[in-house]
Amino acid sequence: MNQGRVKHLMLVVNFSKIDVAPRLLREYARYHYRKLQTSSSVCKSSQDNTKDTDSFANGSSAAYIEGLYTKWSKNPRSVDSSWDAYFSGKPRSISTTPSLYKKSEVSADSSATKTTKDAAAAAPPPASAGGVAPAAAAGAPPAADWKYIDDHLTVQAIIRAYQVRGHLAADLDPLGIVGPPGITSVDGKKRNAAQAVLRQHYTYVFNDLNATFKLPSSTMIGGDEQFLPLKEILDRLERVYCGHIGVEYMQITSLTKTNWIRERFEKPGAIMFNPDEKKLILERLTRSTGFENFLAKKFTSEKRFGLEGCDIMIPIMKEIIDRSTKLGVESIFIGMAHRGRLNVLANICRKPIPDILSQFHGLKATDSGSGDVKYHLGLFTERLNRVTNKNVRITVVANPSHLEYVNPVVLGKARAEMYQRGDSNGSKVLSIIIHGDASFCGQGVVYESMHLSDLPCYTTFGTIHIVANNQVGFTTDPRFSRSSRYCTDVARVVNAPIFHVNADDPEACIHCARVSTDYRAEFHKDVVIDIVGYRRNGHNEADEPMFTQPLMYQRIRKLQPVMQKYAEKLIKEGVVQEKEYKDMIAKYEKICDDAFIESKKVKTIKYSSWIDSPWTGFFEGRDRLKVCPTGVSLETLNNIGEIFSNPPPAEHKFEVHKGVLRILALRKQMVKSQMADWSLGEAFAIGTLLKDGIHVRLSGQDVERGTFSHRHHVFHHQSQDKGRYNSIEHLYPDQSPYVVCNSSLSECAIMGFEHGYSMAHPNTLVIWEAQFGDFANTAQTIIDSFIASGETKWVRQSGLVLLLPHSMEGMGPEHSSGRIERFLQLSDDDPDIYPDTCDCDFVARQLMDTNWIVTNLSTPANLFHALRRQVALGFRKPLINFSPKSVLRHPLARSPFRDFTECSEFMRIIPETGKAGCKPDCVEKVVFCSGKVYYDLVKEREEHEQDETVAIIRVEQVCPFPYDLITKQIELYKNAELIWCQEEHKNQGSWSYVQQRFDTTLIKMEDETRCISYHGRPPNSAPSTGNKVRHYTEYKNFMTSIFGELTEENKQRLERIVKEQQAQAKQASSSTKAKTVGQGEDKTKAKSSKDDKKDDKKDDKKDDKKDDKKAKPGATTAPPTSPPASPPPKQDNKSPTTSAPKGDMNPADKTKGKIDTKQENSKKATTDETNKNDENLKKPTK
Ligand SMILES: Cc1ncc(C[n+]2csc(CCOP(=O)(O)OP(=O)(O)O)c2C)c(N)n1
Repeated sequence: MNQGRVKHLMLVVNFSKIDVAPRLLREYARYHYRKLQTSSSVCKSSQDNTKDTDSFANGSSAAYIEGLYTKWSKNPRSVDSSWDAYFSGKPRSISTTPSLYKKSEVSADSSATKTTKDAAAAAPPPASAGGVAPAAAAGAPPAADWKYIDDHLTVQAIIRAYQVRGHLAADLDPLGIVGPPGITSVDGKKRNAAQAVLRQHYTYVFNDLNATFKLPSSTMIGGDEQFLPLKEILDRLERVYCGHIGVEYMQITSLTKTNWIRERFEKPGAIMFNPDEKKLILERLTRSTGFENFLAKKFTSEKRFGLEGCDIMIPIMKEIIDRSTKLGVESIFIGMAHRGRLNVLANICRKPIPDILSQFHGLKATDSGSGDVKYHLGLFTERLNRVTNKNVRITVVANPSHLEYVNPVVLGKARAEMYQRGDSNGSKVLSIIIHGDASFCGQGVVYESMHLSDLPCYTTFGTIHIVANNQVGFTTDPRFSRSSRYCTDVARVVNAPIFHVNADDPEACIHCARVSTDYRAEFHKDVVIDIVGYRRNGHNEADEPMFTQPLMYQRIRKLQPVMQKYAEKLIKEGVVQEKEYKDMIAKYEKICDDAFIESKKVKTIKYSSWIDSPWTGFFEGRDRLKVCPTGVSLETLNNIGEIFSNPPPAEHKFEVHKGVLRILALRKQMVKSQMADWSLGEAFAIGTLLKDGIHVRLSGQDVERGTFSHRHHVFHHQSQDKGRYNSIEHLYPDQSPYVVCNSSLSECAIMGFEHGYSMAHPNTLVIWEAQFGDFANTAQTIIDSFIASGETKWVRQSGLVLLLPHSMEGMGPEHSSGRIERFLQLSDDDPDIYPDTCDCDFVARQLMDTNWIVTNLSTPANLFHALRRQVALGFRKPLINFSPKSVLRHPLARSPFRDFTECSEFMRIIPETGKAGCKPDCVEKVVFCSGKVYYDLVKEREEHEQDETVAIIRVEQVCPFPYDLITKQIELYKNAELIWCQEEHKNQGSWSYVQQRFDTTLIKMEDETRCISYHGRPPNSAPSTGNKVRHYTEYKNFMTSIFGELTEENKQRLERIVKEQQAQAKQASSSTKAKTVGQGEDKTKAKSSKDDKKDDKKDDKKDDKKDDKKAKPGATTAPPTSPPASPPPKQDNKSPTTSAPKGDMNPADKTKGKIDTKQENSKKATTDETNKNDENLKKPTK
């Protein structure tokens, strides 16, 4: 017995303190307890006072054990026999009962046999629950059998421990800083798996390693062999799990997948490379390292974010691409940050090196845009893969500084490409995302994006994630940048296998690349390769890493590049000759040198040569300023309206919710009366685009039904699980596919995804809808870095539509504002320049020249035209529309079918069409506004009886500012005071944006006597109050600032109207009850049970109550005298937003008796919309 053994024991015992008590210790404790009980008298009488009777199991400290050992070495009997057994080196564990074990081949020597025998003699009897030896128990098998079973189970547990936790002891760090401790076993062999891996079985490992065991079916380490000595089992497990690859896969719940992975790692000979393959790896490493060396030599002071230390990433990516192409992949989308990006462009995409180098020369760009730094630029390339002789398209998606935010964009692009190629399982399109270790675990968007991996409408059928893990994030060590053990732990949530691999073992790395590619192809699921390397230089090449990582960099300085190490290995193996290797290096150096000379000849650069989404054929021969008409035929509208308002055809036997049937019946009624509400207007836009061959995708939280229960694009079978029906998918036999999909509860990843989707193909309309506009700010990076500036930085267009529900309805700070001001502030039109409005293409040019379009629409027809215009334009531009909430059901917010037909178009402003518009000279105040507040203004004006003196003009397209039309309006109302009214706070909404532009307009008009004044809520840091009283007071204040206080006559008149309305509402409610509402409902009713009838009654009661409420002042929908959407104090007036989730409660439509009046009003409101040419703006229709 030696000191080493004591140390070993100390380890065991200490370990027992920090982990669950090792089973062995428990066994010993029981054994001694029993011994003491059964022979207490003997013990007591023979007990030597000097004998330390503390048993093996009770030892608790290193000092104590050392003391015991000293005692024992003087007199072995002075300690408990268990300690004696231990210190004398008698193994206590696995017995080798000949009949039960295959004869140990390696334990032939006599000492080993003796040891085994001694061990068998010394070993305490196995534990049993009752403290009685199993052999003694009635009917139980003999103790030896129990031991046999126990030992086999232990070996199984050891195998499983390696499979589950072997990666914890893998040798992953090329720097050797974070490495397995390496424990020397009793056979003198160093093994990595220690307590962390083996836990309670750790002690067994160091005893008899020669016993042979039958391998369980849960491992493939045996290959064709069923029995192996424990020593061999351990060696094989060590090689597989604790070598240069840490296989983390046991979190996967599917047995098929875990078995598949086992086969690829455990099977003897699983990792094999022939000489040609090895040579190819070296060649690729030569390029990877050579490229960085070349840049370092030529551009010493330039930032390039080199890959040195993770050089193997290039051969890994090459392997993935080769192998995927062989498996049928035709198009690959890559997302990555700065690290090694130039290398990827040069060596993966084969972007001509002179083009890359010219980015270092500081050249002028000949095209418009502001460009980006060289390590953010995107790229598209189509080239022949030399290994597979197949064409492959590679896209490296342009990337902002914001790490990881490109991930969802890549996924969206890949998904869109799958749609275009009809690839239903990802066999033709592959997404690869490269991460940094610090950002992979630090950025929330990674988690959000990972969660898309298995969602039916978002999956790309497996992404291959590669982590360029250089074990440092800028200057921060992992222990300060993450709480998880690995930077990849986020991938565990989606059950992805994670292969950690030492970057300095090229063959291990390439093996992981192969397995990952095959895994993704086989299972269509995400997979992660964590390349554990280092960073040879600072964060960028000018940074001094020794400031913060001195010890790490002392090691790095001594480390040979992997290329050199691998070359030496291959030279030793005789795979390459030294000269061959030197030639490889020289050849690539020459390529780079020639490219450098070539790059010097380049005098200008073009941003457009770095585009990652070339829409081949879209722009060629196209007049970009020509806008196709957006109106459609009445016949089309009727067809879409008819289908959209019908339940699924009878043959589907689809049971629709009766509330939905009621909504359908009301839709039908609208179609009959040739009037469209918001939902129908939107459906017209989507349906007509589908008819025109445009693929439409609408995505966001709960969009299928619509947050406010107005949309109902997807019906759910009421008695069949997962039975769904979407009538918009069935409008025309040859229509394009329509995808409407509820998303995960993420804004950032989903918006990024949809942005990516929108860029893939110009003939697609992609719409993302926020639950409430306010929530879009969790996607601010996507908005700022991609949507607002993507075209300017990367010449990359997108026609993405964001629908941001917005309006101040007393719903509190976070359910009110979509933050119009932020979008307007990011708009890049110059507020001080009055554009050339005489240009005949002014409208289209203005749209083309701005970075996005911001609208706050007030009619369904305008929504229809705005959506269709997205595709009718000769270019693509993001559209940010602030959508209504209560106005979704506002009776005035309806458009007649003629506003959708051929002679209609998008209206940038909607001029006054009432009395004030007829006598512009008599108008005292002209109120410009946008969005929902228009309806409040109309109501207030009516209540104040100022219809002739106040004109209200809706600015539907806020950005780009409709200078031409605004100028005409100002001219028209030449005597009027100019007012901007908004319901948002002064520091929010459109005010800051429009004020400057109104001023510019007035300067241009040389009208020094007039200026625009603000009427709205005062400034506030919060978007809205949460207090209804304050909300209404604010509302009243700004309305009063425009219209003044109500006069006595006004008040009396209003009281009369309210009474009339209440009577009308009651009448309407009772007539609603009496009527049946549509064909579908009739059928359902025929079948309905008594319960249904009861439900109906309940609903009707609710409806009655609602109608009553609506009739009170403050209800939102009663036209035209209905009080504001903003409820007055003390009235518990549910806005449509709160009542919305009850899909069968459409407040606007419940007041059936009023429909005609509403239509009249609406007709009136829209009559002049069709006569909206410039002439008419001068002379309003009478
Ligand atoms: C969202 C975001 N936060 C901060 C930064 C600043 N930054 C640039 S690189 C970097 C370190 C990233 O570390 P890692 O992900 O490990 O990649 P590495 O640079 O080491 O390759 C940081 C913090 C950034 N670009 N993006």
